[in-house]
Amino acid sequence: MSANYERKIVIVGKTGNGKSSLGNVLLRRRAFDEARSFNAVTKECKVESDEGNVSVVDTPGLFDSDGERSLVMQALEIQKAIKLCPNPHAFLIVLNGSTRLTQEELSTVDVLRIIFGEQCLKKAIIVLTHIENNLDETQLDEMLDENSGMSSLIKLCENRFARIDNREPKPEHIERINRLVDKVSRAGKVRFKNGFLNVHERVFREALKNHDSGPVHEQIKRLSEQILKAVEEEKEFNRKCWKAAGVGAVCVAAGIAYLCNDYIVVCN
Ligand SMILES: Nc1nc2c(ncn2[C@@H]2O[C@H](COP(=O)(O)OP(=O)(O)OP(=O)(O)O)[C@@H](O)[C@H]2O)c(=O)[nH]1
Ligand SMILES: [Mg+2]
Repeated sequence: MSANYERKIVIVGKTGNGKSSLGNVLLRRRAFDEARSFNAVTKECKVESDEGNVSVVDTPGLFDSDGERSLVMQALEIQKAIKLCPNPHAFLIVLNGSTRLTQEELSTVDVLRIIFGEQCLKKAIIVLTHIENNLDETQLDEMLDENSGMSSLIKLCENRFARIDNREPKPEHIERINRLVDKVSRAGKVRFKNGFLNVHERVFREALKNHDSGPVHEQIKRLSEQILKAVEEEKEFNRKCWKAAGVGAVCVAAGIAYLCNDYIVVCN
């Protein structure tokens, strides 16, 4: 179903989970390269749109299997999604519903927070790919109940989740994704292109200079700490600026009052 606005969507998730395929399903054409491969197929962010109905940003996979790029390098590339598509309505987190989640995937939401900031969680929707159409809703619910990792990720996204078989997408499954996008878009505008996004980028660049590497969970921990610190410093800096501006404004007001007073005295 088309909406009375252009849905702006960023698709993220682990390499090979079906991000590009999902983008193609939403756009109803093969706009992005999709392929079964041991290595990452999508290497950089790309935006495509469908006559004002939907804009989709496809992103390179997180937790890249060839292991050449550190999490920081991946984060820097994925952050470009916001430059291609400022203020998106939704982030679709793509998980493969037919395999067990890896430890790294369990941290997807944390990684998104690191890349885009806390606000992006309000816009996050889980999309389970590779769920065959013959699996009914009850069976899917049972499957999710048994999978505590998947359930906890869905809970973090306030129970916003959808399913799809990208090879044979059913209209009602696409419709559910669209309805969830409409829901998060109605929940209020979140501006991503803000100063704090620049702070995140600055931290990534510094981390890159320090050759950030090591196991993903260590990188996540280190980056989270650095970002929290940098954001606090930015807030403190902004507070000081406002305070200085306040003092300045009082001085100017006092100066004007003084001059006016003189003028009144002269006139009298
Ligand atoms: N059966 C089935 N296959 C799927 C589904 N989604 C994707 N695939 C297949 O999985 C393979 C990888 O899909 P892509 O869309 O390229 O995955 P990706 O997440 O974009 O991968 P990268 O670009 O490498 O990060 C392709 O062969 C797809 O046809 C699905 O829902 N069901
Ligand atoms: Mg891809």
